[in-house]
Amino acid sequence: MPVIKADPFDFPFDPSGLGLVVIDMQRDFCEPGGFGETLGNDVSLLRQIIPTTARLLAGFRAAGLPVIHTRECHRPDLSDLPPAKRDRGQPSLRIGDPGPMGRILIAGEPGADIIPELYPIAGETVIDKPGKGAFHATSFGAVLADKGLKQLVFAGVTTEVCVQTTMREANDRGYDCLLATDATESYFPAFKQAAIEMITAQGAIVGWAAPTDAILQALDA
Ligand code: C5J
Repeated sequence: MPVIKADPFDFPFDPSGLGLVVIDMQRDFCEPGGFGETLGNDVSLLRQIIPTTARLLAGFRAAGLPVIHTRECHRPDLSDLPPAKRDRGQPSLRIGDPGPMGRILIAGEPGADIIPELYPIAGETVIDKPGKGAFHATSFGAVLADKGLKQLVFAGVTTEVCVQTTMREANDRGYDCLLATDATESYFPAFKQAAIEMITAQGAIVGWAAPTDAILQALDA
C-alpha cells in the first residue's frame, strides 16, 4: 500500500478510496472586498497558498482521483442563515448585503464562487454549505459514499474554522483525514499552527498532516 510521509506517523492509503477536498477557496474569503475583509482580515495571507493548492489539485487530477470543492454560502432568501450567524460581530458588511463582488456569501453571486486559479473542472463536485462544516445540511456525506471514498486529503481555508470543522466531522464518521499543511491557511498564523497541532496530537486524534510535496510524491509512486 502506498504511504504518505506524514505527522504524527505515516499515512498508508488505498488510491481507490482517496479523494481531495478543497474547502472554501472562494473570492469572498481570498479577494479584497469580500466577507473575509469585511471582518477585518488581511486576505493576502490566504492568497499565499494558491500556487501550492493548485499543484495539489493538479496532482489529484493527473492521478485521476476525485476532487470535491466546497463553498460556504447561503440561499438568496437567507432561509438557511440563522440570525445568530448574520447578526454576530461588527463586520462592515453582513452576509446577504450588497458588496463589490455581489451579495456577500450568497450562492450564485461572483464573490461566493471559487477563485479562478483553483476553479473546478468538469466532473468535480461542488458542495454549497451553509455551515462551517461540510456535512451540515448538505449532500457531502452522500457524495463521499457514492464515490466510495474512505480517506480524504484536505486543503483550503480557513484552517481552524471550516477546514478543521469538516475534518472533525469526517473523522467522527470514520474517514481517515490528512491536512495538506501548505495548502491551507488562516488569517491568524498562530491559529493555523495550533489547529495542525490539535489535529495531529494524541496519535492523530483528528487526523494526519503533511506538506504537498510529500502527498504528491506518494501519488506519483
Ligand atoms: C470562515 C471558513 N472562516 N471557510 N469560513 O468564516 O473558514
